[in-house]
Amino acid sequence: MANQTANQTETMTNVETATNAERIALALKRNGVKYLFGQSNPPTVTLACMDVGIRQIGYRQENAGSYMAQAYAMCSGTVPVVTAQNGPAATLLVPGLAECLKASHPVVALVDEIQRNHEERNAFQEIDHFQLFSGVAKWVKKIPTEDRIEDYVDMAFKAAASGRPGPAVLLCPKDITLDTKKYPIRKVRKANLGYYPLDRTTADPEKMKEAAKLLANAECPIIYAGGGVISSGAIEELRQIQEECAVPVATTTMGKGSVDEEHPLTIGPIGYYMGKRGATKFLKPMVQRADVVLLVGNRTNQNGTDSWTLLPEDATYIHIDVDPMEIGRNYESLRLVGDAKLTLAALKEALIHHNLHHRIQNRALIEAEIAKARAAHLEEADSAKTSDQSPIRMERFLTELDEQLAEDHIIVADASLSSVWLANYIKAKGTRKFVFPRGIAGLGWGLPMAMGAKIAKPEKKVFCLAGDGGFAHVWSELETCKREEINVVIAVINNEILAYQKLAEQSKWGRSTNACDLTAVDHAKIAEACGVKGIRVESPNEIKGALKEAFATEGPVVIDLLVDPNCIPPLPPMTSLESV
Ligand SMILES: Cc1ncc(C[n+]2csc(CCOP(=O)(O)OP(=O)(O)O)c2C)c(N)n1
Ligand SMILES: [Mg+2]
Repeated sequence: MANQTANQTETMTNVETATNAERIALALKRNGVKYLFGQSNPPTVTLACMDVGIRQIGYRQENAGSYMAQAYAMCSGTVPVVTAQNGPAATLLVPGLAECLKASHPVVALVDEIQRNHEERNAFQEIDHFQLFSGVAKWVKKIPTEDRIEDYVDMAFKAAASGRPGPAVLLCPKDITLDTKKYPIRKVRKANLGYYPLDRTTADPEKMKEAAKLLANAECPIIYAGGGVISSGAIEELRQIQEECAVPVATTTMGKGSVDEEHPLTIGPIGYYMGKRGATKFLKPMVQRADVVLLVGNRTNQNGTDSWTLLPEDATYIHIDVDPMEIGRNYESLRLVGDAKLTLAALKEALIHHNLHHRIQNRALIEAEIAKARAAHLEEADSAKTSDQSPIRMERFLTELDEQLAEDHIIVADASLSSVWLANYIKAKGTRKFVFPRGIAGLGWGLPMAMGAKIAKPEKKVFCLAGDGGFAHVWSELETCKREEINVVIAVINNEILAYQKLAEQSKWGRSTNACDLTAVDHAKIAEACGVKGIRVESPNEIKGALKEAFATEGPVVIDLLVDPNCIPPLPPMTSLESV
């Protein structure tokens, strides 16, 4: 990436005294921070960060900066820092923090605050940041006095990374950050608290034994893994239970990637998109006849449960979660409160000491049912996958994409249909990593999340799919990609409509509002205007070459994909509306 030297030359090492801004920067550095997602504010802190070797990624808009930070957390396992000025800039962090709160990803937001003796006087850009962030952050505090700077920075990291990870906001009064006096550096704090999960705990061993017994003796148990498995780094532990104890595994969208979707015991992503041509549609009976369901890091939300209709009512539930409040929220469960990695490892130990006769005996039957369902899906989706029609069908694009994605690609989706397409049609195999904004499913997360992922893992290729509506929220960040040399490939579903919105309206009211139909936009030209390569794909026979060129390009690329507006992914309530 560019500006490495200009931005990252370390000029402050082993100092005994420092200004308050420098002390903040040094505390960030001690907590493992390598990047700030920012736009210069608070300025003294940002400048001090440059002096200690922390590089600023200058976003064009605060929303996008916070989305970059979230994906950076997801791909690095560390706690990112996003910064913003007080007032209007701070308000623009709200959506990003809300997504992190609901998706349980850590982020520390450093926000400028008016000077302390100007409070409650209608100072310039004064707003109540505590009220502003109260619904979207785990923790909101203001540095009260300069002698507590290190304590408060550490508290922010602790709040973000411990327990159920989430956003922490640290307000930095201007009179503290602008103070030019040098203060002695408190050496008492030495720890790096900037990774997650910060503290790992396991569930009660007695309850674990009970859970193992239930799973060993069940007729047809399933595991339903959520994003918590990935956040906890519990992929290996989950895969061991799947393989060694022969339990089939389904995932939420956020849990995609926790198991290999080519493993014979993987059900795949389930939930609200098991409609026509849905990858796991034919496995609905397996899910619905489960007598024991093990939920792991899964918040049993509306989409993941098809409005709480998908999972069987009379099954026995076991729930592993780091947040005790998630357990039993929608399905009364045997409570295993703990980190997914440690708890799954302990559960496997308890399980292999049981007689797993039942599991092993049933394995071949389960595998056969899964294999048959996969074959039926392939057959159902087949004609669309090879479709020659223009404008393009997404199934054709995704089939060609799957062939060209690397085994270790990072795959990012914007909200709306992009998430549904990728969850269904791109297989989690090898070490592919998926990044979805499913906390609150907001439009516009795709491109910035791809950027955050690339910054966290510069050695990996990053591909993003976004709708034309969602992409329009964040076009401006193409300039950031160019300036900071963030080389991601983004394909835009150019269907000239807000498809999901329009379909929902048509389905409920038989008509839709004027906001749903867009005028034609040439996204390749937008890219070119920012100095980014743009490739326009109008017919299916151009797809292969475009992807090849994009993945071989040393630089960011936008693929503008002219897609049939009637092409809809597998959503049950929409299936009757395919002619819309
Ligand atoms: C920030 C935000 N605004 C509005 C919505 C509501 N919404 C959900 S899907 C959708 C349409 C998305 O259109 P586009 O990005 O073009 O994707 P498409 O459905 O056409 O593939 C809208 C407006 C949302 N989820 N997030
Ligand atoms: Mg669209």
